[in-house]
Amino acid sequence: DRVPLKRALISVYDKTGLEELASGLHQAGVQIVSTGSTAQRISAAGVPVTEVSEVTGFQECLDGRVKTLHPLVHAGILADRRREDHVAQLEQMHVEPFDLVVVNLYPFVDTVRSGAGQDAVVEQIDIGGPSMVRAAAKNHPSVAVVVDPARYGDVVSAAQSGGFDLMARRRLAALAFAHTAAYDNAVASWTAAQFEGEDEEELASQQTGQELPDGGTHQVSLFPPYAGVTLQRAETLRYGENPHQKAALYVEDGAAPGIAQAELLHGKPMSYNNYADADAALRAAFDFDQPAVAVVKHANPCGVAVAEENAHGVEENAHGVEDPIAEAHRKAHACDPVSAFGGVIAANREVTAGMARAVKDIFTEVVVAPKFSAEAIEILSAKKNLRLLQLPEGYARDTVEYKQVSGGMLLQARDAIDAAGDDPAAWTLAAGAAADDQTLADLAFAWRAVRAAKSNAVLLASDGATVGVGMGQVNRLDSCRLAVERANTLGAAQTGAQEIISAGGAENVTASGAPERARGAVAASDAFFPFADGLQILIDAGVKAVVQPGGSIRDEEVIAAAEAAGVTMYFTGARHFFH
Ligand code: 93A
Repeated sequence: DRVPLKRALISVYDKTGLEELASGLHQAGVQIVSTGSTAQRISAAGVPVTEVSEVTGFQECLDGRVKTLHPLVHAGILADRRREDHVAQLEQMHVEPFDLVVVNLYPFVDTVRSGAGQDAVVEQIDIGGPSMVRAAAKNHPSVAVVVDPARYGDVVSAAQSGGFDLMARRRLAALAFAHTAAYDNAVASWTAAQFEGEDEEELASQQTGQELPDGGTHQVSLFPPYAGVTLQRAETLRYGENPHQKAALYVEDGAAPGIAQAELLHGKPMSYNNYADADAALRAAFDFDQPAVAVVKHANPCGVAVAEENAHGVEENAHGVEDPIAEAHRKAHACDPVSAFGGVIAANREVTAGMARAVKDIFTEVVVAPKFSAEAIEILSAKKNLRLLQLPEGYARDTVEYKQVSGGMLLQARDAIDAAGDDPAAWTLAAGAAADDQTLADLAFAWRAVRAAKSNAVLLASDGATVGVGMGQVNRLDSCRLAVERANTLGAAQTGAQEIISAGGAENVTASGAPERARGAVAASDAFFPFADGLQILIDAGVKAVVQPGGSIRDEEVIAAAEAAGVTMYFTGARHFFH
C-alpha cells in the first residue's frame, strides 16, 4: 500500500531544512512544484523546481493572498487515485497528481506574540496553506502530508524507498488535521479577543499588566490565543489514577517545555500518578534559586530542602557542603523518612553520584531532574523499578494553569513566587523582635516551601529544610497540629534518639525518645490564621518565628498571642493557596 513519491508540492513559511529536503527529494527522482519564495530558495540551492504559477497559468495576486487557491492545484491534491473516474478526469484536464504535500503555515501565533497590530496579524491568517494541508490529509489514501520540518528526514527516506505506507500516511494526516485545528483555534480565540476588546471594562479586567515590546496593550489579554488548550496525544499510559481508568498523556501545542516533554533515561514507563507527583515535586524544587530537592507523595511534599551553592572549583563552601544537591536531598529526606518511602524526588540541579548513592537505598518511584551525571545514572540504573526522568532543555512552567470542572475548564494565571509580598524585604513585622539573619533566611525558605503543600498548608522548617508539614486538612488548626506532630515524631525514624542525645541535643528529645524538632523551628502558613488557636499550637510547641499573609479580621487576636509568647511574626500580604 505504498504510494511512490513522484511529484511534490512544497509551500513553506519556515524554510528550516528546506534545501536538504528539496535536494533529497530531487535525488530520489521526485519532481518539485513550489510557491514564490519557497521556489526561489529551492532554485537557489541548485535544485530544479516548477513554479505553481506555471502549473495554474495564473500569477500570484493580491499580495500573495491567492497563490495556490486554484482548481488545478487542488484537483492534483484531492484526486483519489483508487478511483478510475478521478484518474480519468485528471487526464482530461491535463492535471498531474501530487503524491506529497509539504506545507507550514504563516506564523500567526508568533505575530500575535510580537505585539503586532490588528492588520498585521490578520495578514498572517493563512488560507491557502491550511486548504492544501486539509485537502492532502483528507486524501491520505493517495497523498502524504507533512507539516513539521522535523519529519523531513523521514520524507527523504520514504522517497528513496517507494513512498510512505498507508499507516504512515494516516498518521501524518492525523497530525496535519491537529495542526490546522490548533491554528484555527488560535485564530478564533484571537478574533474573539479583539471583539471583547471593544468593551473597555472587560478588556481592563483581562489585562495582566504586562507591557508589549511596542508599548501597546490591545492584545494583552490574560489568555491570549496561544494559551488555548490544543492538545495532541503523546503516549498511552497503562492506566489512570486507578487501574480501571484508561489514560493517556497529551502534549500541549506551544506550551513551555515541561514534564510532558521529559526523557525517560531508565526504568518502567511513567504512570499517570508518576507524572502528577513528579510535576508537583518539580513545582516545589524549582521555586528555589539554590540547589533544592523536594520529596513528594500523592502530590504533597514530605520534605523540601535547600543547600548552599558550592562555588565552582572550591572543595567545600563556607558551610562545608561539598555536594549541595546530595546535601539538599539528605535534608529533605530526613523531614519525613516514613512518607518518603515510595515517593517521587525532584532536584533543580544535576543529580550527582553522591545523591544517587543515598537514593539507591530508599524505595523511590521517580527521580526527576534537569540532568544526571553518568555515574549517577550508573548507580541508579541498578534499581530496576526506579524511573529516571530528565527534563527538556529550557524546562519552564507555563504562564497559564487550567483545571477541569464539569462542563468546562477553569483557567488562571500561574501562581509563582513573584508577588511583592514574596520578597522578605517587603514583609511587615507584626509581632515580636525582628528576626536575625539565620531566622529570616529560614522564614524565607519556609515561605517558598509552604507553597508546595496543598490545602491549609502549615510548615515548620529549620536550617533550610522542612521538619514538619501539615496539609490536606479542612481547617488550619488541624494542619498546625499535624505539622507539630510530624516534626516531633517522624525525625526519630531517621535519626535514633540515642544519636541525638550523644550529639548534645538531649534537651530537645521527648519522653518517647523522638527529637522534638518543632522547638526552635520557624513556621509558615500559606494563608492567614482566622483565629489565634492554630498559632497557639505552634507557639506551645516552641516555634520561634512565623510568617503568614495576615489580613484576617481577627489579626489583632493573632498578633496578641504572638506578642504574649515573645514570638516573631511577619505578614507578607500575599498568599499561596494550592488545592
Ligand atoms: O495567502 S495565502 O493564504 N494564500 C494562498 O493561496 C497560499 N498558498 C500558500 N497563503 C498561501 N500559502 C502559504 O504561503 C503557505 O502556507 C506558506 O506558509 C507560504 C509559502 O509562501 P512562499 O513560498 O511565497 O514563502
